Amino acid sequence: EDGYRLWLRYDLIKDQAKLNAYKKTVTGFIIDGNSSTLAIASKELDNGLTGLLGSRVPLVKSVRDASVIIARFPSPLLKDINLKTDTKAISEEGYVITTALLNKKNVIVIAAHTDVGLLYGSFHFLRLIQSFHDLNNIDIATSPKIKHRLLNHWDNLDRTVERGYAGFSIWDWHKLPDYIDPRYHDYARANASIGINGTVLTNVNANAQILTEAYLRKVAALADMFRPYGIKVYLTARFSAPVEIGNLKTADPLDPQVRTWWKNKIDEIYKYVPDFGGFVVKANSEGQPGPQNYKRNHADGANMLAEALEAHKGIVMWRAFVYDNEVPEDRVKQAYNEFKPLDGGFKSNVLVQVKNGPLDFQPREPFHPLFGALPKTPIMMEFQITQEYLGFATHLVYLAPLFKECLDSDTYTKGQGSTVAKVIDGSLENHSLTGIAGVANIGNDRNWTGHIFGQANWYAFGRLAWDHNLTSEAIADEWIRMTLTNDDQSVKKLTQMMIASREIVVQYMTPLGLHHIMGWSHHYGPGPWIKDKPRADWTSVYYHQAEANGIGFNRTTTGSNALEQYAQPVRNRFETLEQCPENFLLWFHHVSWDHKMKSGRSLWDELCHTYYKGADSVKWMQNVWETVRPNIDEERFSHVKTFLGIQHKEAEWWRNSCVLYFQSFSKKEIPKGLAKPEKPLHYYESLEFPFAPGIRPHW
Ligand code: BDP
Repeated sequence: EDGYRLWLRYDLIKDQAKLNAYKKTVTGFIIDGNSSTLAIASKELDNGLTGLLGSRVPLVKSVRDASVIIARFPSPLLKDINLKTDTKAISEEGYVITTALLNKKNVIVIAAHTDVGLLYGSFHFLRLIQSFHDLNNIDIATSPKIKHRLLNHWDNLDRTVERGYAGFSIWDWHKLPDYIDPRYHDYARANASIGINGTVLTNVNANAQILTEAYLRKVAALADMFRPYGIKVYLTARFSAPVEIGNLKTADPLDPQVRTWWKNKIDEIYKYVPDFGGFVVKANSEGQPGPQNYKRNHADGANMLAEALEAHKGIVMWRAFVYDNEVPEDRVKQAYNEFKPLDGGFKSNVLVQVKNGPLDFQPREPFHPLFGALPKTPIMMEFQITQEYLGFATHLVYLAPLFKECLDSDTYTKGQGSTVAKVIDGSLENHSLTGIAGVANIGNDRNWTGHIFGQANWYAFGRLAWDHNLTSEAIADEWIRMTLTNDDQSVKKLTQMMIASREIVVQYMTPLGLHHIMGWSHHYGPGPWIKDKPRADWTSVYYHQAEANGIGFNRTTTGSNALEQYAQPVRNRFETLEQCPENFLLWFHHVSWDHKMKSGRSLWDELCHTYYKGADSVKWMQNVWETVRPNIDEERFSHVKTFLGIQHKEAEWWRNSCVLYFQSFSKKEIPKGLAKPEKPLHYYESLEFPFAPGIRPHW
């Protein structure tokens, strides 16, 4: 029980009544057709059903012997079945799972237009049993709301993983292409089970070597292996590759030689990987090369690549995470300022990939003002699944509520109801090219994600990428039942704990709209005192602006006016101190320490209370975990218990550091009833972490 099996465990159902009921309903399955994808579905059903039901559920040859029929429309196997669903409403990757009558016999039908649709349907069918659904009256018809549902691996070719906390990269470049690690299959199974259909193999801080022949052969081996699972392979393109590996003098996107180089390179990639998905590009950001080095803009750069990819149906995902030294303005404004004027200037196979918030994956950020601001450009979402700013892999933080908070935000760019989700799924502006990416938290640790509960974030990302209307609770419920326990009481308690965990981390790290106050370079632990670095916007003092009178970043008209980038009435709501939600207060306002909060407390008192509440709530999480002990295996129980212990220690560390540091400005007492930190501020300031993963020369 080391967590390797993720949510695809298929252990024998312990509830005897449920087991008997399933055994009666599921006696044999038939699959119409023959393909490597269907072979995977068949194997999964065989293993899964046999494991869950404790006796072999055979793959049968005749429909008469089958209780589960898996077939593409309009298969002859389906001809005597009156399907309730309009098959036209089901997209290429969608599927139907329904009960039906065949020759007066009850059967379950899994039907789709494609083999991949059938594979997705098969995983969903297994999930129904894993999570104890009643199979008697199922009528599911589902299609993904977003077309490109991708993991972004920030994996380097030397197998280190940027901001990766679960070991090294799972891509073993040295042994590829000849050795296909069985783990790749399990990775693909897990992704297919939640509908993820693409993987970007390499870090956004790209290495041009990946585009050389030797590496392309390795990429091709992975692509061949992933193809039957419905997963396409993508790479990151280093903008200066024509200079670095092509011997050109320039990478100017308007230079004919550069354009020819990329065209030839892309044609070559397609020789190795005929269904190559395309490129993610980080350009002119944090020192990465880009079109601006040649006085060109993002559209010039993206379109050059898009033109060469177009012939092969490839796409460009051009990142909007840009900021640089030359721009003295509030960093959160730069992406909007650079991209807004380019709307309408991108080729039709370009998506602009935007992080959920305008700064950088903080525990809480308002939604990025670019959502809804580029009506003519497909905008894709970038979430961070790896917990760079949320406690690395040792903190239990369930991210679905964070993802949902952003997706459900109303941008008002086309009036009320213009949610971020509608921007992303294309429905707001009628875009058919749509996408969502999650920066993966996967490494070669046995349990994949470092923390068992990190698996829930991979899972939740995939489920929401498929259907952003799912609730965080429903996804947690599924994941707990499949991964940990089907005991109803335990499921309820763990769901509550998971849902609360995101707010808890905000409380003990960055309450009331604080942001970017973490440790320098590695981003481990608190560092509100960070100052005097090569760039002001790599420091903490730049963001919290604490001083004798108050704290917070003024982004209203009297400050950086970043708020002007939001549509009304969003802008007004944030702009007016009375209306601004308190969880964004210090993001948008510089506020006096005595400012009266809704609770009646002063800002200072509220800040302290929130930090203490956050740290205390981790104790509550520890208690919840103890109560489910009888229903969890010993190995995973103690893994999570140990990590919760670390989380508690670190939550107190965050609390103590921040409260003491901010106190040095407010000069106010820690409110009565809250125990004073044991150690003085300079102790926390002096801590060093040479062992922290992800140390970088800067930022
Ligand atoms: C920041 C990370 C940095 C990434 C960057 C990005 O600290 O390592 O390269 O995001 O998204 O949050 O490009």
